[in-house]
Amino acid sequence: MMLYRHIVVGKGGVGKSALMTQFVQRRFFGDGYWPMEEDTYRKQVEIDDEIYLLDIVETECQQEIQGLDLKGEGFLIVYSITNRESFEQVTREIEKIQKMKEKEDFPMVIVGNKTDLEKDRKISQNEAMDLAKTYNCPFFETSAKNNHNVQEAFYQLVRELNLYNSKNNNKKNQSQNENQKTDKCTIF
Ligand SMILES: Nc1nc2c(ncn2[C@@H]2O[C@H](COP(=O)(O)OP(=O)(O)O)[C@@H](O)[C@H]2O)c(=O)[nH]1
Ligand SMILES: [Mg+2]
Repeated sequence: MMLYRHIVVGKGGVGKSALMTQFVQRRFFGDGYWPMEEDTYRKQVEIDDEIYLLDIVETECQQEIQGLDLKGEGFLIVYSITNRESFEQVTREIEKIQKMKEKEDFPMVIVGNKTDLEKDRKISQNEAMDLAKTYNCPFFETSAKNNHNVQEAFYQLVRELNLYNSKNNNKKNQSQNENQKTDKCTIF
């Protein structure tokens, strides 16, 4: 069984907790009715015939992310389609993670939440898709309230992690082979 960690980031109020509780517990709490809020969940899922154990954590700031063990992790970067500031924060979140990991490329999915509030929409789908394209990253619009596309977004992040790991393993194998070819003088 594979253990993956999903880190949910984004501006306060975009629906990170709501997406997590909808995904893990199939529940949605509206305004002013939040029980004791968890910020870590664990869920076992079957995706494409494989079983995964997912650790799902929420964080709003970089310090918290840095404190965690960062192996085998993907990021769900969430904004609200009703809030431009939260959309602008997506780029900053990505840049923070790139800097922290000292890598351009890491497994992530961009999520525009609150599609049930269509009348308050500030960010078009096209604008978000353009952003996702620049990072070569999947993009979903979701509603934690209506349970629209929530599972799809979390599942896609598992697939991105698989893809990323297999790419990196190939690279590792390649460089090992090259070392074997060139390391003629090493005697063990
Ligand atoms: N209409 C609507 N409200 C949502 C949705 N997701 C979250 N909310 C509400 O937005 C507020 C903030 O959600 P929360 O999950 O606490 O955001 P967080 O700060 O990112 O964890 C709460 O009042 C939620 O009920 C959604 O998909 N649709
Ligand atoms: Mg929260």
